[in-house]
Amino acid sequence: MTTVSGAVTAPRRALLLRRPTKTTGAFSWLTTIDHKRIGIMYCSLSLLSFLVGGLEALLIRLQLAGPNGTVVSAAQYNELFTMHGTTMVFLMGMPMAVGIANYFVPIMIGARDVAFPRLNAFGFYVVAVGAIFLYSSWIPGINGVPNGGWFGYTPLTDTPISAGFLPGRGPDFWSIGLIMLGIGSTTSAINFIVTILNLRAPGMTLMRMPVFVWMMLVVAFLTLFAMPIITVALIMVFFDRNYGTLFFQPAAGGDPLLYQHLFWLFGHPEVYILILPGMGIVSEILPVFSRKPLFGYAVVVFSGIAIGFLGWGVWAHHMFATGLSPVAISAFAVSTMLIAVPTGVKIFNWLSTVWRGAVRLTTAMLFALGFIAMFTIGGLSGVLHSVVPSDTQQTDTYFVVAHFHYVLFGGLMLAVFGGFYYWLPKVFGRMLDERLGKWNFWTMLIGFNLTFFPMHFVGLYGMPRRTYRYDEGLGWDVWNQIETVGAFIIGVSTLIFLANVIVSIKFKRGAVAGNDPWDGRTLEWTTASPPPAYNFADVPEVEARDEFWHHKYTEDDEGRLMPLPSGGADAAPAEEKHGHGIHMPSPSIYPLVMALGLLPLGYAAVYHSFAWLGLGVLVLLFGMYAWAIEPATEPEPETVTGRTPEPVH
Ligand code: HEM
Ligand SMILES: [Cu+2]
Repeated sequence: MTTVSGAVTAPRRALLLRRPTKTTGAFSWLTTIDHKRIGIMYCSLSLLSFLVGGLEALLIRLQLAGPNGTVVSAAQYNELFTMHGTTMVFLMGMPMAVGIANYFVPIMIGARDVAFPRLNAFGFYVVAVGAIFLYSSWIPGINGVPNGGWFGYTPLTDTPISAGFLPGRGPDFWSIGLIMLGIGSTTSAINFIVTILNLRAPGMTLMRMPVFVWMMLVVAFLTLFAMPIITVALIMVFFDRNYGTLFFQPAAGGDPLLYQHLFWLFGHPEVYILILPGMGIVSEILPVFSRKPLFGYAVVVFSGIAIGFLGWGVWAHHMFATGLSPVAISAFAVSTMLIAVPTGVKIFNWLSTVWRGAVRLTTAMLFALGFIAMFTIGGLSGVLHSVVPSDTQQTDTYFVVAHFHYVLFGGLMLAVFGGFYYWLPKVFGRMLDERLGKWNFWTMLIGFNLTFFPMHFVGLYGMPRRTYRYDEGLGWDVWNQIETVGAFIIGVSTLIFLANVIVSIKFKRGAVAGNDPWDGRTLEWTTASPPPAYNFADVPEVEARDEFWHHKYTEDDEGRLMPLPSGGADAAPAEEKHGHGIHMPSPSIYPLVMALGLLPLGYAAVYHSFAWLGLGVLVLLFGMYAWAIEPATEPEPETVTGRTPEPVH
């Protein structure tokens, strides 16, 4: 498309069709299409969401600290747990995995960027816009904070506002907001799939890919197939509420259970979308800090794929109490028990990796080990749910709340913190402080267990979830008190983490990381910290799994590790060269512009407003059109006079 003539005529192009060239400064963050910076923005948004969702959780815990709590009203409580769950799943969990993967997947497969860099930026901004849209419902006067729970069951949510069971526009903001977020995650999923399948460095066969990359590939497929299902369900809810379509209204022959089927057909794969990245992260950390290859690499990969497939066949275990037929229920009970097998296999693989390894108990390693322990507890209580009679007792009690926090907090969050301690030195070039890190880990682990373990007990004693107050003397008081104390310890632990990041990275107190601070195994440790924009001066040629490790070590006759004389990160050439002649795609403002168009469209849907609609369509079409016709790259000054710029994408 862009050829020599494009380069020559460049100076005369209209301003709007010139691609920005600056890659530093505040404005450059809005136009960047560098997968690493987009990854940083995703993770920052997710961390912010974790803080906001965490504050909501603390309010919930304050309200429930003792019987007859008066901190918030019943209506506010509904908003708090709905927004907490929605935030943690859609604004924290998914973007966090996408962010870490955005940064590291291309580097780990030896690529210079993702396949569609502008689409990548678009995906991020859609998620950011979706977050702004959802949280704008809290602006006074809008009266639209989502309040129907994170799975928004009908007919609670789809009854029209005039006759509605729920006050306000909560379900409208919720359904439109989630549709937006779905657009964002679908684009990133497509990007990951194409990138992983097409942009691997020479020699990086599928079975040489790091497990984290594998897990993100599975997650991308799950996302691609799961998001359309919930999008359909959300559109039906929105139409029921606003245009009288009656899909889920029982009085008119609609079927509220159909909504549950649709939601959980999305919702269970979603659980794996949240947890597989965590499994991938610890599969990177454990071998490095055990100085052993991952035990049973192929088995870990295939069990991840198996989980991806089986995850589609278990959704009705969320609906055991709805009166499905015994045959249906038995089938889903069996499939749910079955999915525990590949999960258990993974746990044994991780343990065998650590077994007899030269273990270094760094903070990253502690978090990874914490992940195994806590995730196992969550997995076990999950298997209890697969037993129908016991699930019938446990459903909608705090036992379930305990279970999914062990999986999501104990699983995903602990892995993410481990991932931060492991990878932030690569991202920012500074080590995090290990002493603060240990405080971070132990307070997190203790606070987490104080908060969530007693929920098993109060759940079995009958405390329902989503209850804003409870009477004295039911045997729940002490446990609830402990849970609230635990929640605040988690809060303190999070502050320790933030302090660590600020002191070590922002104030540069952390030791300089160098290319390879952990004696790593995978390609990201061969390049500079932080990596140059083009990741590798020379695209690596891959000859083995754990490629970098094999450059550094070999085995002697008795199978002992032997360092190779010329190995090591310092021998890596990456940062010595200056990357002349490597053309990265130029920045672009239009992904942001296009995403911004979705914001007015959201309000147009909620308020049935043609003014908002016109504005949204205008911005969206303008962004789309300019995106389509702007040149593939802005020629750099030197290339205008001399060489032809290569179109990179
Ligand atoms: C920061 C520490 C956290 C605390 C103290 C906490 C506390 C709670 C509590 C007490 C509830 C139950 C509210 C109720 O049923 O009335 C809840 C619900 C929930 N939490 Fe958390 N949570 C935390 C972190 C997380 C994380 C990290 C995730 C996911 C990644 C998460 C996902 C959810 C979901 C999906 C719900 C269900 C909301 C609903 O019922 O609609 N939470 N949380
Ligand atoms: Cu499930």
